[in-house]
Amino acid sequence: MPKIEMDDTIAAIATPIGEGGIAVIRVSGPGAFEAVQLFFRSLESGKIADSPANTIRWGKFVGPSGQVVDQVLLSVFRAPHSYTGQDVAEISCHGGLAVTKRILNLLLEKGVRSAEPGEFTRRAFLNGKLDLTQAEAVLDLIRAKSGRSLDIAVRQLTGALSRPLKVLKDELLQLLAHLEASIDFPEEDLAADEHENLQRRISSVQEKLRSLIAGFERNLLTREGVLVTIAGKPNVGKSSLFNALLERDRALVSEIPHTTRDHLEEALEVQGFYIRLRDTAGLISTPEHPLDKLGMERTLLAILESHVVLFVVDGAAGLDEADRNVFRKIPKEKRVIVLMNKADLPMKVEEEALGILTGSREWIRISSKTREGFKELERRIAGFLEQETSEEGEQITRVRHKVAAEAALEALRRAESSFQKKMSFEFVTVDLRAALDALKELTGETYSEDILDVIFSEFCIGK
Ligand SMILES: Nc1nc2c(ncn2[C@@H]2O[C@H](COP(=O)(O)OP(=O)(O)OP(=O)(O)O)[C@@H](O)[C@H]2O)c(=O)[nH]1
Ligand SMILES: [Mg+2]
Repeated sequence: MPKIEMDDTIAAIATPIGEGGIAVIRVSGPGAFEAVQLFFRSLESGKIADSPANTIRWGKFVGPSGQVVDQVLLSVFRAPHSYTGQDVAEISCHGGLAVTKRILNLLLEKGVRSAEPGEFTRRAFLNGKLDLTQAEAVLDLIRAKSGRSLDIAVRQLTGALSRPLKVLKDELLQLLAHLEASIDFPEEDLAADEHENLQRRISSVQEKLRSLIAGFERNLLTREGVLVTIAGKPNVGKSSLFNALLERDRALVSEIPHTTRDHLEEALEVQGFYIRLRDTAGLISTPEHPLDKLGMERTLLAILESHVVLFVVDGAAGLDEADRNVFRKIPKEKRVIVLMNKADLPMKVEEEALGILTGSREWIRISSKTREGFKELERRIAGFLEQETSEEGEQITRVRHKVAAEAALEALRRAESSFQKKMSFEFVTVDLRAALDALKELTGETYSEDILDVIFSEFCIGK
């Protein structure tokens, strides 16, 4: 495995580029303190290299001709007790475009290298501060779009996935040691209860891997967002509901039917869930205009793709055949929430008929004008998603994890089958080792530079 360059000193602006209260320039590597020392002037005496770990100093960052670039705070972290495991200096300056660039450029002129995306976290991983799943969690945390995905990322960062994987790896190691020690003895000599015990242990590791893999799908919904589609005949108030849920005027609303012709999608957070809400063109059974035909096709597709459908009827107008046609277009297995809109007006919908059509009496009266019923609607959406995305147990979060866990599972199946057939232990240990290797790849105990390149290239510069 080629050695990855870690001996040089890197720097980057770690905060978003632009104006802000403060910005942070991060420097990591063996020459970090020396490089910053060239430009840092403080009232306190003593070199940065001699200052105690985890301390902050106030001072000025000055250019080569003595001109002050900014007043800054300098945080000093000493190896190995820093994010990267190396000496780290963090310069907190005022958050402006020119000031951050000038500070960074001064450091770069003195031989500090501009950091690659994710290079600080890559160094943390290579120095054993984080395993690979935790490094990935750092990215998930930064990207989290809802409270739920944030919770999952934080748990993973603090070892919620590393710990159970370590238990599984230890168990495989013990099994291997046990079998390798017995390799010289014929399988027949193994006592029946010991055979059973070993078999049970192999199955139990498989069971745990299966549960990890099952968690992947649930996790995907939390991370990628749940599709919620608003459907109904024209003019029932779908776009008004869309806007009201988003709390801004995103979609055109008018009293003219067929106002919406294409579907719109916007993200929002509902009780901690990341939702991708879709407004659609009102469904009609016999569209005449070619644009309406296209609109209908897209609406039907949106309904098919969605996890939850909000079926809207106009409560002030009464139920008709057009509403029935729309409801019939929603596949039976979809989760549907029935909404009687315009509840601020006198209600005309026959509740009996609506109950017969939807097979439920659990509709919600809402008004997109007054927001009546919105709390209940949000509660219902979250209730559905709670079941779908149950957070029980540990979860793997990436396709990379899933592929590795599946490879481990497959190897364990082979090991179990050889074991059951009472084949020589050599066959069993080969597959147990393959399973262990797959788990080591998952946590990054073994890795290739290509894999690291892929993982860390997704990061932003300065992380
Ligand atoms: N009083 C009242 N009027 C509403 C409510 N929601 C929508 N409307 C009115 O109903 C009309 C149609 O609203 P839209 O939101 O455009 O309806 P839509 O279902 O998106 O219609 P299409 O895009 O044509 O399918 C507009 O005049 C809205 O102001 C409501 O809760 N109360
Ligand atoms: Mg509309």
